[in-house]
Parts: sequence; C-alpha cells; structure tokens
Amino acid sequence: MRSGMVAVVGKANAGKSTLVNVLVGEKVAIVSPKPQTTRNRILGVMNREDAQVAFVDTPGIYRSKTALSDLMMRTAETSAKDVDMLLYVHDGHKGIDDSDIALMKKFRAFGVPMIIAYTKTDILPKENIPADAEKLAEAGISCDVYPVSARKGKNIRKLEEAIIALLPEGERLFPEDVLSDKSEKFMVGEIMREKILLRYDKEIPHGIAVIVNTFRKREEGNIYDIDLDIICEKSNHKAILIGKQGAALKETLSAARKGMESFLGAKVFLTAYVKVKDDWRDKPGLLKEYGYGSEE
Ligand SMILES: Nc1nc2c(ncn2[C@@H]2O[C@H](COP(=O)(O)OP(=O)(O)O)[C@@H](O)[C@H]2O)c(=O)[nH]1
Ligand SMILES: [Mg+2]
Repeated sequence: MRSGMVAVVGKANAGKSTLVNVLVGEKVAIVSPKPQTTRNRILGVMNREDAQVAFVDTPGIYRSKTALSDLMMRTAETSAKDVDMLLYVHDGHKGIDDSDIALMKKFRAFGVPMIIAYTKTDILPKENIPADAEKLAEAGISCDVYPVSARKGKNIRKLEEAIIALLPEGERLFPEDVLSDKSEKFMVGEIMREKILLRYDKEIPHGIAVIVNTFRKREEGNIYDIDLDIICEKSNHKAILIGKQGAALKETLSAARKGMESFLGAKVFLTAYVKVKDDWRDKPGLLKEYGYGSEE
C-alpha cells in the first residue's frame, strides 16, 4: 500500500482542477476557462485497493493585484510545502516559455519528487510534445513528463501509476470513503460561482463571492433547500449580473440549480439574493467572512 499528499501546482488556467477531478473520479473542484477560478486549497482524495493519493488542488500562480489574489498566491505556495510530491500541471497547447521554466525550477527547488503533467494534448499538434520535452531537458528540468488530456481522459492511468510509484509505502491518511475535505455546502457555493464565471466577463466573475446561508435537506423526499447571497464588488456589476428584467440572473440561477442537482443527486430549490459590498476583495475582514481566511 502506498499513500501520500500530492500538491497540484502550475500557472492559473493550466487545467489543474480538471485533472484533479479526473484523477479523483468526482467533481471536487470547479472549472472554468477563466484564470483564478480556484480560490481555496481543496483536497481531493483518490482511493484504490493498493493506494491512496490526496491531491491538494491550489489556486494557480499569476501576478497579484488584490488582497484576495495575494492570499491565493500564498495558499498555492504554502500548499506545495510539506507534501510527498508535486504534480506540476502545464498547459501544453500554450507552448513553453521562460516564465514556465522559471516556475518549474522554483517548484523543483522545494526538494520533493515532481512530475510534470503536460495537459490538453487533445488540442495541440502531436509533434509539439517531443519538441517541448526536449526544451525542458535542455533547461535542466529533470523530472518525468506525462502528456495527458484531462478532458478526453487520455493517458490518465499512466500518470496515476507514475504518481503512485513515487509515493512512500504507508497506510491510508484518510478513511476510504473520503473524497474531499470540503463540505457539500462549500461545493454548492462553488457551483454557483462556476456558473457566474462561465456566463459573465471581465472583472465581474472575479469580484464575486457566494455565501450559502441555508443548506438543508428536507425530512421527506430527496430535496434540498438552498438559500445564498451573491456578493459583487460594485453596484454596476450588480446591474449586469441581474440583466434586463432579471433575465441574466434567472438563467444563471437555473444553470446553478441544475449543477447542484447533479452534484447532490437530489432536487434543489434555490433562492439567491444579489448584494453589493464595495471592493470586498481588498478588505481583510470581509475576505475572512466570505471564507477566504488563511488555511495554512
Ligand atoms: N481541451 C482541453 N481543455 C482543458 C483540459 N483540461 C482543462 N481544460 C480547460 O482549461 C480551462 C481551465 O481549466 P481549470 O481546470 O479550471 O484550470 P486551473 O485554473 O489550472 O484549475 C477550462 O476551460 C477547462 O475546461 C484538457 O485536457 N483539454
Ligand atoms: Mg483550478
């Protein structure tokens, strides 16, 4: 039996959360085409007869502008210490430039085993793969590189075996039925945020926080009552979020409700209020209130 903690690191939008979901086999982290989708450190646990791997999904690395993104950067870096291994996720279809090499070297210097998942192979020319592997070797990045497609499920099992082979022998760190350290209530708020990320552009999704006030399963029937606040950082954002006669919000809530229903395997009654808290992303007190405290 092998087991251990694996920090999943890399640039924002590389495909880290998608890969963690595929490896765990369940949705433990939300995914969107926008950077900064993942804000918290999320544990996703893969259980097998002969192994248990606890993946620590992290916010990606990018230039930070607000107190929230500072916090996310620190979360990414501290999560990468005190683990058995690093899984560095690289977006293969973006090529490899000096900033990638620098970031890989930085994580490499942590002194724990590291594997590179070169992902999104479904959307890049095959011949890029050996060329990029050579680039990495020339730059002195000595770890193994696994080309995968999380979206198409390609080469995932090979990557899984490679990860397990690098982990120490040992018993499970978590009970076998544990998939994540986050609650269903947390995921429901995240699903709301995911649908907002998918629907709105520019600063709006990045300025959103979701607070789940009620998360209650009814005594009868497989039904949840969910009541939440959507916080935006500017009043003009609120107007855009709601849309003409509430049409935009209505569609977004409907998508969120469906996402929650499929996550919970139950019927959901969803109520949402949109509120404005000016520039909450720069206010440490509000950050904490909205669940973005330091998790170290
Ligand atoms: N084509 C393709 N897109 C992917 C793949 N993995 C992730 N993506 C997309 O890349 C974007 C960022 O993914 P996400 O997992 O949120 O990245 P993260 O910020 O590193 O966690 C999303 O739009 C994903 O659907 C993949 O294997 N192939
Ligand atoms: Mg993510």
